[in-house]
Parts: sequence; C-alpha cells; structure tokens
Amino acid sequence: MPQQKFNKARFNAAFTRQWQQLSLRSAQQMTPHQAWQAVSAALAELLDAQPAPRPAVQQRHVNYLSMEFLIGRLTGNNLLNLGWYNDVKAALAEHEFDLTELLEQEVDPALGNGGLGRLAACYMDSMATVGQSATGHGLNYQYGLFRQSFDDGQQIEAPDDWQRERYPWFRHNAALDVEVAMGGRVEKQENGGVRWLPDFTLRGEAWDLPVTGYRNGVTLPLRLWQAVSAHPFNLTAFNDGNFLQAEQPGIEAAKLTKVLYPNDNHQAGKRLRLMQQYFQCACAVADILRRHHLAGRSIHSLPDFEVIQLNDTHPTIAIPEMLRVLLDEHQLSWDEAWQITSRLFAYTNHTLMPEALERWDEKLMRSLLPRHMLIIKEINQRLKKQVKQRWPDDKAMWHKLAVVADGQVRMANLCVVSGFAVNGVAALHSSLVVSDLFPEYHQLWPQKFHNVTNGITPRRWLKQCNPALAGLIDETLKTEWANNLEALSGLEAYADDQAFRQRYRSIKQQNKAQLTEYIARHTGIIVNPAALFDVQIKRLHEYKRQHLSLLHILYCYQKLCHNPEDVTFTPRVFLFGAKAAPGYYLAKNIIYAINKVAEVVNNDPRVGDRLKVVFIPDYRITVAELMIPAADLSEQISTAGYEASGTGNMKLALNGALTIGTLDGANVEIAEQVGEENIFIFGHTVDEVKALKAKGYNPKKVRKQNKPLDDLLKSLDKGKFSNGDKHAFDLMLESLTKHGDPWLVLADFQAYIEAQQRVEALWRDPEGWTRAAILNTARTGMFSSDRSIRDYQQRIWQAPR
Ligand code: H53
Repeated sequence: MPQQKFNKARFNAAFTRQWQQLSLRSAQQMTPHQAWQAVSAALAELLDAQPAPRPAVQQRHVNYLSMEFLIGRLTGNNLLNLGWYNDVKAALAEHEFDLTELLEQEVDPALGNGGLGRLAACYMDSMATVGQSATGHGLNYQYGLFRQSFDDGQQIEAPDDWQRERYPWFRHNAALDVEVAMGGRVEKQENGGVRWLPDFTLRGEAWDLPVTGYRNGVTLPLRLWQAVSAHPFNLTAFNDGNFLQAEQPGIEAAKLTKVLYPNDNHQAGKRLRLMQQYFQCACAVADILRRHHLAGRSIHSLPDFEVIQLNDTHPTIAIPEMLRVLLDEHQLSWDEAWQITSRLFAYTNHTLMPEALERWDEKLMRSLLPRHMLIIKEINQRLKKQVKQRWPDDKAMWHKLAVVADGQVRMANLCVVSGFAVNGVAALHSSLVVSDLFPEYHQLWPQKFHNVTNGITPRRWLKQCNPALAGLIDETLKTEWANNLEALSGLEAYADDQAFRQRYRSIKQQNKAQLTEYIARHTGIIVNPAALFDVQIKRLHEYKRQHLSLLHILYCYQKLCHNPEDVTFTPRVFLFGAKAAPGYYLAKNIIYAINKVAEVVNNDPRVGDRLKVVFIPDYRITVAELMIPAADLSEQISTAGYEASGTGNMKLALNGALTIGTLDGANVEIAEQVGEENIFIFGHTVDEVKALKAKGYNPKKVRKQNKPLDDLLKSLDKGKFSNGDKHAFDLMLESLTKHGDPWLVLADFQAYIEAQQRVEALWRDPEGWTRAAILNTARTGMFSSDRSIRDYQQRIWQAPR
C-alpha cells in the first residue's frame, strides 16, 4: 500500500468540528489539552476513513494476545509514521497552535509494566510496518501502572487515571461486543457431553486504537477489551427492595478491567487477575472465530488462516477456551478440536525465574472456570499416556512434565504441550529454555523450539526520540533507514571521520543538555552536562542489580572523600529510572537506599559537580524517550542467566550509549554485533554462576577478602546515609549477606569496578569514545523489531507445516 496523503481540507474540517462540539467560538479558545484532543480526534477520523489493507500474499492473520501493551504517547508517533508531522504543524500554526507544545499534553497510556508490555507495543508497530495482517488483543485498563513519586526517598504510589474516557484515539466498535461467562458448575448430559452452567456473564466491549505502519498506508487494530455488566441492572431485585444486589453485576464488571496488576516478572496468584486473563482470552477467541465465520470458512481450516501468539503465559487460558468453544458450541470431537487447537497456538517464553512462571491453584481455577478445568484435566490425562510410553515407570519424570500437579495448573507446561511453537527471546535465553526449563519436552518435540531475538522499533526509539541524530543519519546515508535499520551499517565508514564525529558528539551533548534541564525542573538537582551520564533504566528488581550500581556509587564517593583534589576523577551523573511493585519491599528498599545516598552525595561540598545521583521519578515511556538519547553509558548488569533479553539495552546502544554489562540476555548478541572493544563486559557467566552456586557461594567470605567492599557495606550499615538509622537498609543488606546474596552482587563487585575503570579510561579519550559510540549505532541494525517480526513470520507464523 502506498503512503496515505495528508488532506489539509479534511483535516481542517475535522479539527473545526472538534472545537465546535465544545461550544466555543474559535479554535483559540481551546486549552492546550483540548487542542491536543482536537488534533488527535481529527487525525483518528482521517485514519478511520481508510480502506483496510489487503496483504499481497495469503498469510495467516496474527492475533497477538498480551495482557500488556505499553504503547506510550500515540499522537506524535502516529504523525511520524504517517509522515504528516510537518503538514499538521503548518496547519496548526495557522490556528496559532504549536504542535510540539500540544503533543506534551498527552498522558502516557501506561498499559504495561515493563519490557514485556513494551515489546508488545514495538511488535504492533513492526507488524504494521512490514505489512503483517494482525490484531493485538489486550485489556482496556481504566488505571494504568501507578504514578511514582518520592517522599523522603521512599516510593509513593498514586493511581494513574489516564483519562481513558476522553482518550481521542479510541474507537468503540459496538458490533464486536462479546458475552463472557464465569463461575458456576458443570453438568453431565445424557449424550455424554458436558454443559457449563455459569454463575454470571459480563459483556466485553472492543475499544480499538490504531497502530500505523511506517508510511505504508497500513493501520492495524490494537483491540483493548473492556468489561461492562451484561445485565446492567437487575430490575427484579430492585423491585424486591434489594438495592445492593440489584447493582452487583455492574460493580463486579467495572472492577474487572479497572487496574493493571503492577507486578513485572512475578506472579501474585490473585482471583481477579485470573478473571482478567479469562475475560481477555474469551473476548479474543470469540472475536477470532467471528471473523473466521464471517469469511464463510470451515472451522477445520481455522489454523490455515489464523495464528494466536501468546505473549508469555498470561493469556494461556485461551487454549482451553478455544477447545471449549469447539467441543461444546461446535460439537466437535476431542480429536477434531485438538487437531485445530494444536496448530493454532504459539507461545513466547520471557522468563526462566520460578517465581514468574505462572501456576494457578486448581481449586481457584475450578471455582471460576469449571468447564476449563475439566478440559485441562483431559489434556493432562492424554499427555500422561504419551509420557508413560516414552518413559515407562518414571514417576519423577511424569511429575515434572504434568500440566496439573500438586493441586496446581502449570501454565507454561500447558502452552508447550498444546501449542505448535515455543520461543525464547534472545539466543542465550532460548538455549536455556531448552537446556534448563524444558529439556524433556524438547526431547519429545524438538521441532517446536525456536529463538526469536527481541527487537525495538526504530521509529519511536531513534527517529522520534532522537530527531537530531536521525537527521544526521538521513543526511549522511541519504537513504531510508527507519524501515531498514541494517542500512545503519553505512555509518561505519564515518567512525573515523573527524567532522562526523564532531557532529555526532555535539548531538549527544545537545541531548544531555535537554535532559539536564528536565532533571532540574523535576528534581531541583543541577547536574553537569559534561559529566559521563551513567544510565540504568528498567524495573526495579533484585536480579537486575540496581544495588550493584549503588555500591559503585559509594565506591566513587569514598574515592572522592579520601582524595578531594583528585584531578583524574571522572565526573559522573548516575541516573536511575525504575518503579518497584508496591508489594516488593526489598525492591522499594533499594530505591530508598539509592535516594538516601543521593541526598548525601549531592549535598557534599567536597564533591561539587563531579558526582551526582538522580533517581528520576515516575519513569515511563515519555521519560525514556528523553533519557535514552542522552545516555553515555548503559547499565545492563543483571546476574547472568536471569534477564531473558532486555530491550532497553538495544535502545541505548542504538542511540550511541556504550554498554557495561554481563553476558546475559541480548547483551551477548549486542557484544557480538558491536565488537568486544566497543562494549564493557564483566562478571560471572551463566556457567560460572551455576558452578559457584553448586560449590556453595558464601558472600561473607567475599566481603571479608575485599576491604573496600566491606567498608562500603559498613557505611550503609552504620547509618551514615540515613541520619544514624542503622536499620534503614536492612532488607537490602541482609539479602546481600545474611540471606546468601542470591543474585551474586558481591561476587561480581570487583569485576564490575574494574570494568568501570575501563569505562573511565576510554572516556578520557573523547575521540575513541565517540568512535565506539558511532560503531554502536552503526552495528545495532539487527535489533530492529522489523527483523524480529520477519523471524516470527519465517520460523513460526508462516513456516511450512
Ligand atoms: O520481557 C522482556 C525481556 C526481559 C523480561 C521481560 C519480562 C517482563 O517484563 C514481564 C514478565 C516476564 O516474564 C518477562 O524480563 O528480559 O526483554 C521482553 O521479552
């Protein structure tokens, strides 16, 4: 499809209708927020009028099921993808509005927690860009991820009412309404079948957001389901005088999609969460089947036309739901239903951590979804036969592979058993999925297992967030790179070009100045934009080891305190952005510790502007878009084997930050691409982590043998950073010593300090540093999510079967 042309007259007409609806006399009477709404609503109207694109080749339609889509602001991004930015800017200037200012009015739709939700958003963008026919299915949460502020260094959470009701990009498609049943019991029927008699039903409403491809006229729907009461008001109960009961269904329904669970990489096991999962899956399955029937196709051909990609195990319940509909509503036999389902579902695994692998209590599952529980049991029974055949009399083996065991339903097992494909999200992770997580399943079905290394959309993560660098690349390469990121390799030739280096460096400096201003405005802290900007942005989690960076801060601080006149000291600004799940107290304690250390360091006159520590509050996509282009150093320091991929690492490298990192997740592939001289790798490898743990790791011993480390820990312990409170950081410190330092922070400390010394050595050579930064930009083309989507197409979605 060709790029859609901007039609100024139609835009103006739509824009005018918007302010007229507000009963104003002129456009100028709108507040900036109203004007942003008017622009967005007008643009949405122009997009609506577009014919749906037809893929050139017959391909399976992808249904991307995800509980999270962390999309970030839409208006600017859509303008960029449509190629209308300048046209709209000019049109608005005639109404005396500045587009750039209006775009700042948009509140981030924070419908996700972290990497997994952001990946889903990048994949929607890329599916639209490569012309993959697709629908995203998620939930329309009334409250997104909480807003974060700090009170005396402690994280405070506030609800994020992101004004969905007036979010101008939403389109409610009433023709797509779905009824979803829950609870109740099952009844055996005379013909041997089973009937589900649910307790109550809800209505699912489809709220669509448009996802625009890059200048190709494609728009894909991101369909966010919202729960409302199917029977809004129980009149009988009302007439009987039972007011509360009369309103009950409405209350229940409204609760369901009210709020996003704020856990990343951790399962809470709450009933309402399971209800959310089922609600989303039931809506998606009904929607997929509705489209299939509408096209007049036989149910047996479903997998020839559709594929359902499960983003982690959160939407796994879609599998028994599909079976239920095929068995109970289409009256298919088990074999027929299984034949369809097992060619339909593909599963992406994003974590190896046991606490994040979903398991649902069997009783809970049965009470909410009795029919589904029966179906899961049937899958389990049939699997048992297969396992027994392969490993006769091996009880331990069956216990490991069962879908239902110890009163729990294991969702990852259900996915592997029922789907046709399983993939990890980086080369290392995918190999660990096979070797450590599912080795026996791999023996049974080796052909199911794949790797698809994650990616990021270069539209938002370079062209939009770093316009200066994007401009320099345009000018230098004179070719379209935003949908062909491998073209960046053309920049290699300029890594040794003095003039190019100078411009590249001054763009970084400009971006740092902008961030410096933002920091001053939002935190009151004045940082030195000439210092090395050392950036760690990601969810707060022990395995990501923000506290390892904290130890390095203390190390730098001690050094300055001992020798305030040290002229060789590398000025640094440590920048953090991270939210901790509200119930994750240890993570919150790490935030507190960083903030308290920051307070002391930032106000110590001996330090001046050579060392600053800033925890930027309320980290979100919009803040990431400011921090990433301004970063010099990218901290990717997870314990090897635990970060499945990481995607922030890719964004930062692409924007010319050098990585300091462990051989974990996609860091391994980044290192391969950029070359070992352009990255700072340190620490225990996956094998070394395993060996150390097997041998019996003792952090106390490490501490004893490393005097500077011991001193740092003591300084935290003794209340030096907490006004004498000796217990302020107990949670964190006890984990590091008493509780065995499960993430090997102390074990990697020395190697980390030495890697930081290598960072400083290169920083002292600005030409060498810039050269390495340019090579990072030039060599990270493979991390475009367009490439990931093509991998999914070739290896999974459209692979010959
Ligand atoms: O998914 C990212 C990875 C990252 C991984 C993350 C993730 C979540 O954000 C939430 C749950 C989960 O199981 C995994 O931690 O390493 O880059 C996208 O694949």
